Amino acid sequence: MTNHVTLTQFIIEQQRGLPGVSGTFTLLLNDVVTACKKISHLVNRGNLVGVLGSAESENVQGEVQKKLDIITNDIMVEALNWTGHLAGMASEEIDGIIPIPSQYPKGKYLALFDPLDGSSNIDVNLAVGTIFSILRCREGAEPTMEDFLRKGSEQVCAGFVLYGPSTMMVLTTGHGVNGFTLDQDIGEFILTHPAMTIPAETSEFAINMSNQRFWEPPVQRYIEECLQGTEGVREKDFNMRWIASMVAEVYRILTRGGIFMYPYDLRDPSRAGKLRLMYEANPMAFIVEQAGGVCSTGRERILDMNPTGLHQRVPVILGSKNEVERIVGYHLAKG
Ligand code: P6P
Repeated sequence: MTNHVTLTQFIIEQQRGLPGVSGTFTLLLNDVVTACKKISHLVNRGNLVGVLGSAESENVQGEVQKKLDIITNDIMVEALNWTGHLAGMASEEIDGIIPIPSQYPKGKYLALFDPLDGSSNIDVNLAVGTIFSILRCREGAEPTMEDFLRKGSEQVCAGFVLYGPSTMMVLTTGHGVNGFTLDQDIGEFILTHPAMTIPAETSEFAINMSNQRFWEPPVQRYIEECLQGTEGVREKDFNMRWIASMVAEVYRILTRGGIFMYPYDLRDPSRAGKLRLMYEANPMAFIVEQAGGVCSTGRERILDMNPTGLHQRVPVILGSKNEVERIVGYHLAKG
């Protein structure tokens, strides 16, 4: 352990060289880390502590909540609301802005998170994760929705924790992407994947094929060409993955390349896609771009989007640069 860099040490050393950094940000990140360690422990214990199964309630999205959806949301809120680093929070599980209780000081950051992404996997013991995004906020005033609805390009930090065979944290503050493995023996995240980069080429796509009849023509064309393999225009065979956990898909892409798609779905034109912009697409786009990848709706860069709502849904196509740019080209050719 002598030469292992902890997440805390890494953050402090990375922040040390940055102008106008007061250390508050470092403390905020440590609070997020503490919350994710607690979530990791509960996810790992599962039904030993009775946290699996449905909560018999619905979230703001109209989705049936798992017990862990609610528990992990409470862990994130209670780990962050007292710290004095935040002016407010937003969560997939809560309709509006989560205010900082009046008895606590307010800070200069906003935290947005999906406390347990992929929770439909939790009861079948498959990978789930926590996704978070940090924005700066005007100091002093109570944050408004306008303070939250900022472009993804304004994020100061984005990260996720993958609760898989290992608990992994992936983090960017705009200076590349780094991966940390939780050493359960000492309760510290250790830098194990420095400077993660996504290969520009790939032969692996991730999409839920059961929705094929609802895709727009550019996505139909792209997947059809992949399935034609060496006999088709791509002149190579492709592999497919679908884990139903965006965090796990993005982590795989960070380690070996690939393209992940949850595209526009013709079933319900009022819903641009399934994934949420503010606390899924934007943080993942920040991470993917910092690792040399591309993240698009098919027609525009995710990080350039002007948000219209806290739980706004968007189509997401992300991963290996050359592959995402090919499918964006198909969209632009179709207009
Ligand atoms: P489907 C999980 O619910 C999630 O938001 C993403 O993590 C995942 O990629 C996607 O939805 C899975 O959706 O329709 O395949 O269950």
